[in-house]
Amino acid sequence: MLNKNEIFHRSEKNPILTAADWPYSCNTVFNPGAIKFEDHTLLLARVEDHRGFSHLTVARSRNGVDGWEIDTSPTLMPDPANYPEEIWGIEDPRITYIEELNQWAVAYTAYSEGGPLVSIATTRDFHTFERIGAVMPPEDKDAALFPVKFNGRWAMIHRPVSSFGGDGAHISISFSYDLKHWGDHKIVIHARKGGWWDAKKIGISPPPLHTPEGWLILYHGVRTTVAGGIYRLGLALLDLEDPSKILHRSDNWIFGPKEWYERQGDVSDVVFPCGWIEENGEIRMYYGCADTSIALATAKLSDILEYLTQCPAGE
Ligand code: BMA
Repeated sequence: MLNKNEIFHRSEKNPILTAADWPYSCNTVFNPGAIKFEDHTLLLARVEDHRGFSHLTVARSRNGVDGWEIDTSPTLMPDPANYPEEIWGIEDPRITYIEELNQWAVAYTAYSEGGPLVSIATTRDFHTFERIGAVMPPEDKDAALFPVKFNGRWAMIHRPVSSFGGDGAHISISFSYDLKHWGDHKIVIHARKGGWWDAKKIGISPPPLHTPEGWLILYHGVRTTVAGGIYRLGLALLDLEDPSKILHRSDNWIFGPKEWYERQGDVSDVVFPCGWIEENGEIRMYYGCADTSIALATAKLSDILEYLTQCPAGE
């Protein structure tokens, strides 16, 4: 059995993008969505300005490691005049290609006066975006769409914070006919309790990935310590036909803050992926580091699945 610490390997070029690389002044760049788009790796990065508000900006590279071409001004700005829930910014985009609509759907966090909530926008070209708008009330974040319908309905993973489900903030699934109105909410992966690395608060990281064994889920868990939270990553597998059913879940975290750029920054000890790309059996995970920069780690899909399918059935 593979050692969990050998699954993901960090790029030697890390951090691959920082505020110093940006064509305009900003505080930090982190938590990017990541896709393959027109022969390029496209990152939709969260960029925090010097007010503390975030917007989203595209960076493109041929090899996904360096040579980034970054939009010279923000690609998607908050629009509080028309969407008041975006008053304090838009954050943490997760991008899913919806083949049936021939569009990309971006699920992101809108930072409203009532707290963070889930919004969705669609695009074909990553220049112009059409907002579906707010789809979940606060507090709710860490949302990502599945690329296909289940029994005629779209499905979305998200993470509400409420008394729904008792103590803790758990990963939930909801369903919709039109991407705007969502229902049939159900908890899929529970935050654990007590001393676990993923106790109390968990959330999906990149969008679910279709594999022969099931929908692959990479999720973050937060361990609260006297020095603050530690954000680490674990794995789960959901049933291909019924994604509200969990098949396996790793007990151990498989990736956590270790290098200096993950340990030090505006929010220390955070690794936070919002996108991954699978190509020829290799996974490239793009992640925010300490809410300050962007890094890359790679893994073999077969290694992930070999490890995960030997993990216990989860809940
Ligand atoms: C989470 C999200 C992420 C952030 C992380 C650590 O709740 O807001 O955007 O990277 O906290 O600050």
